[in-house]
Amino acid sequence: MIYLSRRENTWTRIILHGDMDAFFAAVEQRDRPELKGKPVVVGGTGGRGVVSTASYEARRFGIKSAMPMAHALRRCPEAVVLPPDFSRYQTVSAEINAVFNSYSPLVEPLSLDEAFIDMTGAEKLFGSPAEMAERLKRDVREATLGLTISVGVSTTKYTAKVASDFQKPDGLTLVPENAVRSFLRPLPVSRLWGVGDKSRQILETAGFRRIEDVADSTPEKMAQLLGSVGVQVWELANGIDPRPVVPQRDAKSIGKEFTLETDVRGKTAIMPFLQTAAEKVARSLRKQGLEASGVRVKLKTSDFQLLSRQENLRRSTDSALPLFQSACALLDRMPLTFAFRLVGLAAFHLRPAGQSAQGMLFEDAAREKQQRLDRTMDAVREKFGDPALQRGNAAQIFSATAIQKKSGGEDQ
Ligand code: TTP
Ligand code: MG
Repeated sequence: MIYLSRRENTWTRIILHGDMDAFFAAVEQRDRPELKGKPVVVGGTGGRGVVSTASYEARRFGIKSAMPMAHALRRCPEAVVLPPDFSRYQTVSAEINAVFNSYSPLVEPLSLDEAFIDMTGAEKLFGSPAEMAERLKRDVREATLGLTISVGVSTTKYTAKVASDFQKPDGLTLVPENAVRSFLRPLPVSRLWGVGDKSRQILETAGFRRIEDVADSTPEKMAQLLGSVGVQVWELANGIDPRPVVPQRDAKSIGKEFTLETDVRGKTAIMPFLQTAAEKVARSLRKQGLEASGVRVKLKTSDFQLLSRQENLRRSTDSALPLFQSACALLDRMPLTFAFRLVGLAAFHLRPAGQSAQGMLFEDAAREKQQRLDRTMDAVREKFGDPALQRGNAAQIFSATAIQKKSGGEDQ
C-alpha cells in the first residue's frame, strides 16, 4: 500500500475505483484450490482461441489478455488452460456490486469486475478515504470468500482508475488532490484515456513520451496533433477530469412468475406461490445490493387475461416478508373467482440498499434481525439448494425468475 501524500488533505471529491485481480482466473483458483499458485489461463481452448485473462503466476511468462492461446502455451507449456464459465463470474460480479452498492448510491460499473464509487461526503460513516478503501478491500474479500480487489482513490475518475492499476494485485493507492499531478507525470502517454496506439505513435514521434511532456505542453498543441480529443488529453495529463460518477440503474423491476401445470383458484391456493416468489425476489434484491419500494402482483386467467395490482411500500425493503405481506393485501383487491394459470410477483422502484442508513441507525432492531436471518437463509440455500421450492404446490412449478429491464408497469 502506498500513500503518495501523508499530509492532511482536503478532498473536493472522493472517488474510488475498484478492479478485481486476474478476475476469471482468480475465481477458478478459488474454486479449485489445487490451482492456487499455478499458472492458470482462462480463454478459448480451440485452435484459434484467445486468452481472456491469466493468473499472476502465468503473467510472469508474459501471458496477457487477448493473446492467442497457442502463443500463450508456447510461453508456458505447463499452464492450466480453462474455458470461461461466465455464469460463475456473473455471480461473483453480483456479490461485489452488492458490496459497492452498500457504500454509496453513486456506483458506476464499467465491467463485470470494476466500478467507480463516489464516496464524497461519506467520511462520517466510513472514515477517511484510506479507511474507505481498506474497508472495501476487506468487505470484497469477505463477500467473495477470499478474492482480492485493487483499489485506487483520488479526486477524479481518471486518476482513481490509474491508481487502482498502479500496484496490482491486491493494491491500494491513494492519490489526494495535491499529489495528482506528480503521480501522473512519469507515466507513459499510453495511460491517457483517448490515447490508443495511433495517437501514441503521433505523440511519441513529436517527442511526447510521458504524461509530463503532455502536461507541460498546451491544449492548442495537443489539438493540433490529435484533433478533437487533444484538449481532453491535455486536461487529463494535468489531472483535470470533472466527469461525474453516473450510477447505472438498469434493472427497473425484479420479478418471479410461476406458470402452473394445473390452474389454481382462490387465495389460499395462490398464496404459497406468492410466498415463494417473494423469497426469490428478495434474494435477488439482496444479491444485487438493491431495495424495492414497489410491489406488483400479476395473475393470468386460464383464458389468458392479465390482472395486476400494485402498491408502494412505506419503506423500501430487500426482505421477503414485507413483499409477501404487500402481495397478500394486493390479492384481496383482485377478483379471485377465475381459474389462474400464472401467478407472479415483481418488486419495482429499485434503489441501492442502505441509502436510508442514516435514518435507520437507531431504530428497528427487528428489521436488522430479519435482514440477518435472510442473509443466513441465503447462505444456506446457496449451499444446500432451495427449501422454498419444496413447499406448497411446488410440483406444479416449471417457470423461472425474470429480471425485467422494461420500465415499471409493463404488465398493466
Ligand atoms: P481486467 O480487469 O482487464 O483483467 P483481470 O481482472 O483479469 O486482471 P487485472 O485487473 O488484475 O489486471 O478484465 C476483467 C475480466 O474480463 C478478465 O478476468 C477476463 C475478461 N477479459 C476478457 O475476457 N478479455 C480481455 O481482453 C480482457 C482485458 C478482459
Ligand atoms: Mg480486473
